[in-house]
Amino acid sequence: MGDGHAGHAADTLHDGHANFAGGATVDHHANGFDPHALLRDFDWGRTRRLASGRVVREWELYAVDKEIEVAPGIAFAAWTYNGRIPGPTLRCREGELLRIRFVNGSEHPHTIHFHGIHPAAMDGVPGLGAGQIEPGQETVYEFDALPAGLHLYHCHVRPLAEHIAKGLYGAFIVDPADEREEADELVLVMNGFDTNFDRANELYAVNTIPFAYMNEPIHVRRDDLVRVYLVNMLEYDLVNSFHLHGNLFHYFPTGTSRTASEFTDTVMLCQGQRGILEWRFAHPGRFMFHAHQSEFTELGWQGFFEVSA
Ligand SMILES: [Cu+2]
Repeated sequence: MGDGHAGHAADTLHDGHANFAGGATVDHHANGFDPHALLRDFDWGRTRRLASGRVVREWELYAVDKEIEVAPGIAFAAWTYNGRIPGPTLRCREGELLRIRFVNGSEHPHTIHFHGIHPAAMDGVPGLGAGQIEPGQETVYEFDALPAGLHLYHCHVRPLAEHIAKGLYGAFIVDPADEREEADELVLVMNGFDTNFDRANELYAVNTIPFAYMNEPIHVRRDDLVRVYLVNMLEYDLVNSFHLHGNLFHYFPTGTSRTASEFTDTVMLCQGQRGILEWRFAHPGRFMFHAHQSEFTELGWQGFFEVSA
């Protein structure tokens, strides 16, 4: 849990909406990524077809140490995949052959550990296969895109909590062979930052920047199917949650079944848990979404959907 000393980071503006004191925002351009662009940024990599007709899909990921402004005036010495947190949202189709070239440009050893079904040597943990990748070294992870669903990837070098909390994680989507219904799709990776290295978070967010979707709501349209790929990567706190205002959503844990497990407005996730949420807004206007742990909400994990008629 946050230690309570970071409360000064958040304030309440005259309109009653929580934000940083004075409504200041971070410099997304200097960070090199914008939480609004990350929302709908699906990285399909490059593909080619083998003689057998099978599709090979390839990406290049690199680890790089980078200072990121996680709150106005607060620089965080992050470790990233491809210079952003979360790393690229890797997206593919069930049954394809995936190849991920990983180049370690960081000052520290790292790996990429994927969730999903793959050989032990491709698991991205120290002591198996290529093991941990030292600074300046590289490797290729290769496995089948299985099973269809929403997964994730992250570094698996010890101390694990630090390697994850520093920013080395991302979403990994395997589309089912029989595609999902057309929808307005969004990626929300729940995370936080331990800015004073006390193994507790001072800031909470979805897609890294606290209050980003309060300052500028996520625009969606009434009656459109909204599909959220929700991943919890929060370190140091046992659980995280997602709560939607003015609506309920169908929840598909890990996205592996096409039958929703629940019709609800709140789900709780441990680190590494993820799920797909689907709903349609029946009414135009602004609807909040946030963690239902009030402490997380006040320290940044809240946003708005702006529903147009
Ligand atoms: Cu690492």
